[in-house]
This record gives sequence, structure tokens and C-alpha cells, in this order.
Amino acid sequence: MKKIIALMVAAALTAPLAASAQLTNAAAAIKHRQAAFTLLATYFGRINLVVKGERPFNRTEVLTDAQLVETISRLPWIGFAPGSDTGKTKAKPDIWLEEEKFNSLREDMQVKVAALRVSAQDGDLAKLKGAFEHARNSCQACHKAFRTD
Ligand code: ASC
Repeated sequence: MKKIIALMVAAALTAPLAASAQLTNAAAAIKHRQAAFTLLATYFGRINLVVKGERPFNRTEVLTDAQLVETISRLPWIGFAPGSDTGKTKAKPDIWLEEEKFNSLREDMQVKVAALRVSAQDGDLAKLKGAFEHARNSCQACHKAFRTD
């Protein structure tokens, strides 16, 4: 009996954790993807300052920022969980209706930020600027199609 109670307590404690880990809760899913996009904008924004000439071009720092952008670009997507189209979000419901298009824009962005990281490795400012522009356009394409503003 004691063992059964202990098992029930353990199940009760772990169940909500498992649910939020899978982001089955719409509010948690929205929070997750917004947090990821906030971080993405922070590190992308640091590179933007370099591109605009408002921050010195330091190859090591830019490479770190670009590597972080590339890594963070993998994080938002589990936040677009089914049922998380309503709530405190600018995400258009079309995301869940045109999944193929959404995934293709996501992949394009991930390809472009990978190229941005390669250009940062090269350490050539002109190349970095070009790759940054491509990456920015890929962000914008998805916002235009799938974000309300
Ligand atoms: C940024 C940023 C975005 C994109 C977007 C591109 O620097 O924070 O969300 O570029 O503005 O149009």
C-alpha cells in the first residue's frame, strides 16, 4: 500500500512537468517561442550593429553571435504546438493551416543563418553584410506571411 501511494505521489509530481516539457499547454508554448525569438533578435541585433557600423567589427565576437543565432534558430519551433494559435500571440492561425509553407520559410531562415555563421568565420565584412541581408530577408518573409502586426 505504501509503495502504491508513493508511486501515485511520484506520478502526480511528474505529470505536470512532463506536460509542460511537451508544451501541450498553449500559454507555455507561446511563452517558449516568444522567449526563443527574443534571444534570436538579441544576437541578430548585435550583428546588425556591426553591419551598420555602430559596433566595431571584431571577428571573434561576431562569430560567437552568429553561432548563437544559428543555435537559437533551432529553438522556437516546438512552441508552435497544436492549439497554440490563440492567446497572447501575433502568430497567424495560417501557420497551422499551411504547415508546409511555414516549414519551408523556417528552413530557409535556418539555411541563411548557417550561411551567416560561415561568413562570420571567413571574417570578411563585405561577405558578412551580404549574408546578414539574406538572413534578415528570410526573417521578414515569414513575418509577412505568418505574423500580424
Ligand atoms: C531583426 C529582427 C527581426 C528581423 C526583421 C526582418 O533584426 O529583430 O525580427 O530583423 O525585422 O525584417
